[in-house]
Amino acid sequence: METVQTEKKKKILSCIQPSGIPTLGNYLGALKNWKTLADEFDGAFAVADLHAITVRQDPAKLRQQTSEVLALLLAIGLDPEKSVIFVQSHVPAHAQLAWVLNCYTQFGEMNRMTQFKDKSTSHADNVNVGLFSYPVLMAADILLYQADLVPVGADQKQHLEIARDIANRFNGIYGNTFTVPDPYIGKNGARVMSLQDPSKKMSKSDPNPKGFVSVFDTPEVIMKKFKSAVTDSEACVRFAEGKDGINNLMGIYSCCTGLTMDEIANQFEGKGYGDFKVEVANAVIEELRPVRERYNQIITDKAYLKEVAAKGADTASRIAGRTLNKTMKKVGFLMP
Ligand code: ATP
Ligand code: LTN
Repeated sequence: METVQTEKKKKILSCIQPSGIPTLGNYLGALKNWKTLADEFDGAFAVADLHAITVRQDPAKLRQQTSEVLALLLAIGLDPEKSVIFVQSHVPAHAQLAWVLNCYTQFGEMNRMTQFKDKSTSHADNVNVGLFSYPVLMAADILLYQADLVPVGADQKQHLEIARDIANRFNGIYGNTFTVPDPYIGKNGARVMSLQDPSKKMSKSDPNPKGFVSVFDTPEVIMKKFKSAVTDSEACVRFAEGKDGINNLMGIYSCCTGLTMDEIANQFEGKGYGDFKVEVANAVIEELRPVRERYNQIITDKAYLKEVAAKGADTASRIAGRTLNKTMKKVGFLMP
């Protein structure tokens, strides 16, 4: 008899914090890939509000930004009928598994995390324990959904390695419990740099708004920000060491147009940086235009957003609950 082999779809999961208005870096480094991968795999995508409070947040703003980021996930084209789209704090299993995993993570491992070192410098007045164990909560997010693949920007690579270590360690003690996840880091756009200081990653919490392009910036603002982007004095569009500003603009242009670095260098041969910056801005404006337009519609429909969040929380709780249960039994908790 012939056996029919049905190949199981791979699972992906990723999250974004509602810690501000998402930037072009978040979009090119993560969100754009989420949309592509969601068409192919079983996807779960969350607004990581629990992670956001590792730095102080204004309550009203946090609430508003959580709705805005949820609307953005829909605006980039994620379909709540196909993917699980939810708010992290609506699914208590995340905090519960994080506690358990905390007890399987070493202090020394967390102490090596570069994001912790950076953020404890930039938020020196609030170096809280949540900021320290942030990667453990992130591991819980990923492992609860048995994700095979986690699409993130390059800055999250170290956190993904810890999630893998935690999964392997737990599986080693108790037998196969968690899928060991692989990072998915795009070739281009994985590390979009600040337009004002191209040695630093573009960040939504940059106090200088000229350093980042937000996904909701108007075409006029986007043009202005690119025109004032820091470059160098060579006046030659080519990808090379020591040309961080131009390399960054070329990377952004490449993500938006699909052109290679060589093709871009050829296109702008003999042209000045002024022309190049205008073309990069135009490409970004066209890339973000449909996202902004869809977003402006969705954000006004509060009932729809609520419905999406409720449905997402329901499905996510079911999936996460299964893994949490299995984990708690293995650890030896008396089940109710
Ligand atoms: P914050 O600045 O508040 O710490 P963040 O933007 O670094 O926030 P998230 O909002 O959680 O962090 O990031 C969501 C996704 O965007 C992650 O996958 C992250 O790797 C990616 N990302 C963030 N900044 C960049 C960047 N400059 N270039 C490429 N990807 C980025
Ligand atoms: N720490 C991530 C956001 C995040 C995440 C996750 C990403 C929280 N939980 C799970 C992937 C998978 C960041 O980008 N700052």
